[in-house]
Amino acid sequence: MECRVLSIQSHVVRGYVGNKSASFPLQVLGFEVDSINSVQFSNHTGYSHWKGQVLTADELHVLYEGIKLNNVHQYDYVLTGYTRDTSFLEMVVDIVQELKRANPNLVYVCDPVLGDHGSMVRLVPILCNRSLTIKTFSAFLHNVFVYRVSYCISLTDCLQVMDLLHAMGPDTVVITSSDLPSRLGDRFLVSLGSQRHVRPDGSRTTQRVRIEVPKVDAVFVGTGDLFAAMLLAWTHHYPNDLKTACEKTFSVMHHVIQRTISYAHELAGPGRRPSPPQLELRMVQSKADIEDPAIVTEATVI
Ligand code: PLP
Ligand code: PXL
Repeated sequence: MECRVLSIQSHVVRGYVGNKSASFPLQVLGFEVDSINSVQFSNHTGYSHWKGQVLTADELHVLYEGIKLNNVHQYDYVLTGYTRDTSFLEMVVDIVQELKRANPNLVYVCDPVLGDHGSMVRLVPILCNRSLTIKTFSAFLHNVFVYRVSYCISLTDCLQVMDLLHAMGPDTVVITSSDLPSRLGDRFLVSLGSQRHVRPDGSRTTQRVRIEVPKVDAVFVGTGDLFAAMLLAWTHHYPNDLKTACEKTFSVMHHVIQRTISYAHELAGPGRRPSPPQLELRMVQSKADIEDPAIVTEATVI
């Protein structure tokens, strides 16, 4: 059955972040992707120069109105990433709520991008102050939250953070990177996932998984966006099996990152650090890995 995603993210002319990072892999996996470009920039903001336009909350609303007037606002998923300002985010929330009324099974996949160079300026205040927005967030059931933290000191802390997020609404929470020590040594980092299920008798269970991810010594951009898109795709295909969904998602990440880093080193030459353009994700070249990733990271149920 056709599955349609509304993806509200950045567009860049050159490179792969936001919608450029999410659309192709989702389309390759058979999803219909309707994209709204929250910004249109020449390239991501990690380059020396960048230029472009930003979509306002009102302009977002105009685009949504057009879709609605034609009665083609039936979506299975909404996917959002990096969001610069609160009014835009509030409008996104309004749209998600309306779409959710049209399709109660709609899943909102939210990548809150908390670790914005340590400043935590974006979604965190909205989450933590429990302002109006968080009430609306918590109203959504069946959400998927991708969450990046670097301040969870212990496993218990991380599990608590995931429970806190569950309590706000989302049934699936993934912490893509934590500071927990890995059993495999300091060349690995620990990711955690948590998924709530309702049993036929109405009681709840929670599946928790832990994934050890090899560290790569380079700064990638757009990987978080690819991750959220892949988590959407694989939790769609394995709705009750977070372990498999995470193994597929993290394996896609591994293949794309390995292909990207090898090529970047080839371009940069021996002993030289690759530049932002050289580190652009090798997305098109990774098509086969996206479609059917060889599993390289095993998740353990904890
Ligand atoms: N820093 C800035 C300025 C960003 O715009 C983003 C985007 O999400 C990030 C960090 C996180 O990047 P990524 O999603 O590739 O991990
Ligand atoms: O990957 C997130 C992202 C989204 N949008 C723009 C960006 C970035 C990361 O730098 O520059 C415009």
